[in-house]
Amino acid sequence: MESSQIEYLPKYIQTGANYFVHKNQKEQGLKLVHSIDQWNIEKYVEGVKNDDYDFYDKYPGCKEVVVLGSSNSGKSTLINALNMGSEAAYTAKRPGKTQALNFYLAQHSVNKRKQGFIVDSPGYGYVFAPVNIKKKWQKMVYKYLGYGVRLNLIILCINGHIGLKQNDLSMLEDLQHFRKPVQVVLTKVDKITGGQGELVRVTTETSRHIQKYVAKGFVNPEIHLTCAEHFFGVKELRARIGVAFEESDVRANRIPRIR
Ligand SMILES: Nc1nc2c(ncn2[C@@H]2O[C@H](COP(=O)(O)OP(=O)(O)OP(=O)(O)O)[C@@H](O)[C@H]2O)c(=O)[nH]1
Ligand SMILES: [Mg+2]
Repeated sequence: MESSQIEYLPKYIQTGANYFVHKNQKEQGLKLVHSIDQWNIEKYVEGVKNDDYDFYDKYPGCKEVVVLGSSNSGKSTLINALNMGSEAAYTAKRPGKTQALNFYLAQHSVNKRKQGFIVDSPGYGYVFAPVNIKKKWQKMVYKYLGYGVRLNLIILCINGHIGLKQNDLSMLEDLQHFRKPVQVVLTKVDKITGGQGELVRVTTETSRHIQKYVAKGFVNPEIHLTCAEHFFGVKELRARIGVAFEESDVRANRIPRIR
């Protein structure tokens, strides 16, 4: 992303469009609960396969934030960016890289007893994945969401370069059953070519599509824009995750039928 593009982003906030960028939280009147750099990802803890959550015992009361989104939408790269660009999570040019639920332990840098998990997940909508594998991934993710007693926030990554697709809407449809707060993140905004006008168009379009779910009360109306390559929007997202780690339980509702 060109620096000029980053500079003009906050101006959108004043346009009255139905979204904003968390460019400067104080300017937006948002209360910062933590200083933004107080949470760091300390280590990769587990990859969960076959519903093996035995490691939970070692981290009692640890809250979680899961990153969902279509394959190749930049979930793992975003997790690395949250961790100051380290290579904690595996990323790839080709879709289908992440094949398990991977738990990254984040720790408060001042009070080490404060911990939380950022959970990476396999993406949906990878057309070349065999159907049985896709079903397995979906089942794993939905089981996790249904079980999610520790889950306080779902980050739903939409590839800004491609825009919101039918499978993202299907995911939102399904997510309403889990009764967890969802934060939509438009990733890879540096790849949105066509300047300011195109960025406004993609964001407004995404905003329009999510209104139905905003009205249902589980999706945050604000769309968060990120560019992991330039760390744009990353520290603000880290702050939001820190807040989620401190929230008390948000209870899951029921597991939707696996199609
Ligand atoms: N230009 C640009 N590329 C990005 C950004 N974020 C991710 N990418 C690229 O997008 C590709 C996919 O990134 P991943 O993070 O592996 O995507 P994922 O959503 O984890 O994919 P799966 O694990 O397959 O579901 C990689 O080539 C990344 O370098 C970004 O903000 N800007
Ligand atoms: Mg991945």
